[in-house]
Amino acid sequence: MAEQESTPNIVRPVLVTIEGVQLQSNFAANWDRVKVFQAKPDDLLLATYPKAGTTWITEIVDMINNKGDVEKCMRGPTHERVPFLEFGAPKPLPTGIEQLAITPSPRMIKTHLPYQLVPKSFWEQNCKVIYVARNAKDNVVSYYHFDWICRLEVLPGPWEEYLENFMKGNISYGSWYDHVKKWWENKDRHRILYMFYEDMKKDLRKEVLRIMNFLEKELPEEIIDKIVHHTSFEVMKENPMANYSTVSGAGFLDHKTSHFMRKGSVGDWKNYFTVAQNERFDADYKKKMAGATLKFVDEL
Ligand code: PPS
Repeated sequence: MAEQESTPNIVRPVLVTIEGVQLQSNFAANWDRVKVFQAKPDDLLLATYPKAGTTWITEIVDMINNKGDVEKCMRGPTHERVPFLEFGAPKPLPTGIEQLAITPSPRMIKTHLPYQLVPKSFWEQNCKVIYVARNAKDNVVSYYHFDWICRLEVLPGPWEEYLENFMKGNISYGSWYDHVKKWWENKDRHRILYMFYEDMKKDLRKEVLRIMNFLEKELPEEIIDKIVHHTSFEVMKENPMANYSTVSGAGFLDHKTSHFMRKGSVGDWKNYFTVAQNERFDADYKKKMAGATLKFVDEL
């Protein structure tokens, strides 16, 4: 892929280390305010490593909260319905913190922060958190494509280089391995529902019921069916309030080479990893995940 020059005035950020984790510079610039963010007890934090299913979980939760009312869920694009806690960008875009200040409660809040960087107030306020994890191989493929099309992300470079950087944790939000493990190890210390993208792909209805249970919500069967339908990849891909097409016009997301809603599948990594890359990745994965009780599937 080649860098598109349609919006030359947007300068790509670089990586900066914040408390031992690599973050892209526009987000790092916000760090002092993010760290002291004051959560409210009814805030619901939706946490993921980037590209693990944030938009999907947002749509599901919003549909549950709105009892399956599609029109209400189309009141605004995803990024308005769920402020992104650590978001920062060149002016005039508001930061996540600025957006949160004017968002009425109860709020859904998006974050990609690793467990140890989550503002303390979320734990002090005993907030509920839904964490979604996705297998490393599909996650890195999705992240690579997104970093090419999103001009607010660090320039990804060639695939083979990107894959090495992912394995080293040398990309924004750092190590995938540490991210999924730390959230997993701490899930029982707080009100955290730990979910897997692959489980959602396998049996979405079952996972919607898990989320409803966690949120202490009950809905009639036909509304649950409606939620499952509305949050399928095929329907969300065509939904302008969920597919990020509204930000394309501003030049931040270049949908010419790929899409935010790209493939939405499990196992797409097979189209990108060479045999040699796969072997090297597996050997490294074994070392990094040694001793972890956390298990992923990368095909269904
Ligand atoms: S972001 O930018 O970090 O908030 O991105 P995020 O939403 O976490 O992840 C984007 C990937 O999730 C896929 N997606 C879905 N998959 C299946 N079903 C549904 N409904 C769905 N909605 C979003 C999206 O297509 C991205 O994955 P890839 O593999 O790139 O297609």
